Amino acid sequence: MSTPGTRTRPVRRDAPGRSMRTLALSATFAVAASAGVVATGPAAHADTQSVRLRAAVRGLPVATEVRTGYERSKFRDWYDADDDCQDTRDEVLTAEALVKVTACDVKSGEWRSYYDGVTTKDSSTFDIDHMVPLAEAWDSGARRWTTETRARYANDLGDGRALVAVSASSNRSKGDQDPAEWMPALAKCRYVREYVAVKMRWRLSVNKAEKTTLTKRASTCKNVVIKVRRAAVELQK
Ligand SMILES: [Ca+2]
Ligand SMILES: [Ca+2]
Repeated sequence: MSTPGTRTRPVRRDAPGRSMRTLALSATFAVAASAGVVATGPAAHADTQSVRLRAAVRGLPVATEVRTGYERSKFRDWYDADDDCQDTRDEVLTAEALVKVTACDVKSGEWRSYYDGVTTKDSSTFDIDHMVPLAEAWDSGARRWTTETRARYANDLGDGRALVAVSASSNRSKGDQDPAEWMPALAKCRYVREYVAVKMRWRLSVNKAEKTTLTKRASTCKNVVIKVRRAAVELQK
């Protein structure tokens, strides 16, 4: 269940343990690689998918995007879903800190912004970025969601890729742009993988330019297996 506020966030993809897991997965499912789509084991959730990057990009539905009706207030601000005193921002700062942090309101610690390599000990210089920006999500499907689904999307702690602590300057340069319009200075392949994973998780579409850019980029990146657990999405009646 994709309960927002789950404190045990998935291991970050740049953590050493993660690359080993990814390698193991790649080997296990190498036979299925030609099809791109990788079968999930019997213990896997029906809503969990493992797909190689290029197949994942091919699978993203293309649709015209519609900004009409978008307002930031259509998505809820940070809240404390599990009532442990940390709101979503503080949860992400805690999960991504390079040193142990314990405060309710996380002010100091140590973080590295993977978009640009900037590091800080002062959390006020970092933003929590929605991997797929709220306006972009609206355009590509979230406009049809219930208010409750949009609140969960904006506070998604169920997948460590959905929210990322990055330098405020990189977050502001990104704004609400998609990968056809903006790419980070560093770690472009990681960015593409995580962006695609979040679009899949929330069943969001892409526009044509976005599909073209993602396809080109993915062709230059390792064709790794992306594992995604789909979020529950409820549409407005
Ligand atoms: Ca909390
Ligand atoms: Ca787009």
